[in-house]
Amino acid sequence: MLGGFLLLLLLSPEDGDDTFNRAKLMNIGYAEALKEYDYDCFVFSDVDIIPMDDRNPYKCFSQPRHLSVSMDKFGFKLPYNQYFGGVSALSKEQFLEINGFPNNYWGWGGEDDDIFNRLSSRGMSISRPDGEVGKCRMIRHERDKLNDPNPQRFDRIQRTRLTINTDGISSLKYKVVKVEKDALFTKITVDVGKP
Ligand code: NGS
Repeated sequence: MLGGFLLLLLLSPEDGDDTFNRAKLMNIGYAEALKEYDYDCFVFSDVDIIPMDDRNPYKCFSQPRHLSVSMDKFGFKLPYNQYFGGVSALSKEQFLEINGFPNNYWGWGGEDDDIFNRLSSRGMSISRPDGEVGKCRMIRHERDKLNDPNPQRFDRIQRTRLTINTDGISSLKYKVVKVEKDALFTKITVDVGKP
């Protein structure tokens, strides 16, 4: 985006002993970043994903961008056409058009599918690099604790069109626990609340 400022948000599981909420963490990253500067492009990346090809630009496009299109763990291909997990880039305008991301997907799964539904229900399409340029690796790790599969996820992704206007950046609530400023990054620890 010409003349714009881009922010890379790296998401990692919370400290503490409550259930993980990936999409809410992304909303919080967006909100916290805007307290620092009026960014107009946001790249949301799981902390364990490393791009393998430097021709895969971490920037915003005229349509929402999915960057992690060929991951090693899926044999370097998309697991399914609507897959929008891993790393994505949205302009501020695109993000606001879908009222941000859902806040109520607690535990593993479905929140990325909800985001895909949000984008398509607002008439947007997904922009992607080709499978060669979009290669990336996931750092091997054990399954995060307190991130069990969310049994409600299948119901929730059927209802995106009913929840998009009321659940999102417009209804986001959280507490900042700690802000640590490093020369190259800022680490923000937050309390996402409970299901
Ligand atoms: C789908 C999940 C997505 C998830 C994707 C890949 O089934 O949230 O698998 O998962 N959707 C639902 O459960 C509804 S992965 O192989 O990376 O663990 O991103």
